[in-house]
Amino acid sequence: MKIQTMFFLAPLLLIAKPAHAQAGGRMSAMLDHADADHDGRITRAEFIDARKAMFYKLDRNHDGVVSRDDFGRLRRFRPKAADQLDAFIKAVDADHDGRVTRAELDGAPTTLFDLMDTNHDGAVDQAERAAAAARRKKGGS
Ligand SMILES: [Ca+2]
Ligand SMILES: [Ca+2]
Ligand SMILES: [Ca+2]
Repeated sequence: MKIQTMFFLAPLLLIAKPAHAQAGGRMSAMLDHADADHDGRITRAEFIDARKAMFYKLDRNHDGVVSRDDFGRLRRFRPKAADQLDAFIKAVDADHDGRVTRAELDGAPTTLFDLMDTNHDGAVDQAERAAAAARRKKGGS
């Protein structure tokens, strides 16, 4: 069940910063996953690729958009995860039709990435990740 939760909450992390420190572990796992070439740095391109890969996983009914239709059962069994997904759709759904298209996801802000890339070199390295984790521990953002 733990992996399930990470899977469902990760999309939100790809567009926004985690709301609380508890999300830190999931964020770390998600970032490890995003580092496709395993060089310890997550480039913006790697971050966006991870987000694209997530789209196909979230589109469970394969109709080309991510919407509430993809999570009918989830709402019944894991209402909290469903709420997170609602927040995700709301944040990315630029034209407010309740459906997230690939283009909308591609155009979504990389808030979390931008927050962590403190030296603005287009990649998040281990030191920046550690600094972000330390900031979260202190209760800041
Ligand atoms: Ca990398
Ligand atoms: Ca869908
Ligand atoms: Ca839309």
